Amino acid sequence: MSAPVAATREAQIQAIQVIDSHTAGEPTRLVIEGGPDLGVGPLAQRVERFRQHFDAYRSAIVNEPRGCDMLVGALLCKPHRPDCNWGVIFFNNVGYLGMCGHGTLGLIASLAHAGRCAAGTFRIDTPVGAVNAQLHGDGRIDVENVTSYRKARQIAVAVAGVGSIRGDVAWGGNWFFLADGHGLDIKPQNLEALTEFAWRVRQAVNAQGYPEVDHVELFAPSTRAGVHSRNFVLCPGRAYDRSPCGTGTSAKLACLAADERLREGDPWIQESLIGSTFSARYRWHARDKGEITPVITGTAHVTGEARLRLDPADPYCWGICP
Ligand code: PYC
Repeated sequence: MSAPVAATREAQIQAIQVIDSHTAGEPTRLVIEGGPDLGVGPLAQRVERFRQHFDAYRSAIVNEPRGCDMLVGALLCKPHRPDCNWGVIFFNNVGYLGMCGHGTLGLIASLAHAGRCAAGTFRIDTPVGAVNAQLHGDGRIDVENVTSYRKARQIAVAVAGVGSIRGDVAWGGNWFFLADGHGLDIKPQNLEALTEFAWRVRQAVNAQGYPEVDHVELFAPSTRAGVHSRNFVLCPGRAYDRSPCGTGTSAKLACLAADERLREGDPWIQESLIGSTFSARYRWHARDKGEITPVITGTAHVTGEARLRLDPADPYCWGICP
């Protein structure tokens, strides 16, 4: 009797094949097989289908007990745009991302690891536009991100229990509030205070007419020679980015370009809270509109390959939701 029961149960278990990597300390879990079938439409439509009909898969893949708060998932898809090699939809512990810079570096490193690409140039379809990537022979990866721009300059935000803080609202593939006059030390020992502060800032920015902002980026000068800035980036699900954040650095470049503080082509080295760095530069896309094309350069490292088991008999099969 027990063999057929076991066989029936085994047949109900779904398997999802993933490759895990980290980019400057920030993890990415690439789903290469077994993810939800989202059809063949534009990626912006497919992410909506994911959100509405398959959100449990998002949670199962990145939330505990299989994942953790800072893990970003990446569903590998067929592209919709005919000039793209792959499509990708990024997601996290609470929802979906437009683009993800560190995740795109992780995607390319993972595909190279799996033998699906070698050094060369690629184009990737995302819900917010196509991005280009170049894998160099030494493992460095350039990501030419979506067009980035500043929406609002130095708005004053009244933050509960803190007072007024000024910052910019900018797009770099996700929406950011970027501030430097915050008075906090950007160092790992200050993580709790940074998290609480940035969370309150986000709520205040959302309440003050910018509901789209879901990432907060705080800056301070770096203490390292040759590094232009250090940041703390709070992601939508209250985890902080261990990397300097590719889309956040793109938004930062858009602000620097608009303020004429960084010239086209000049390097900008952005450091994260944990001390990892991205090198970034930009070229103008439409100077009269303040639109830039950012390029983020970094490396990513594969940390594991796994076959996730989704067993409906497991009470936490679909993740522990925050
Ligand atoms: O690198 O763009 C990024 C990113 C967004 C959220 C976490 N990392």
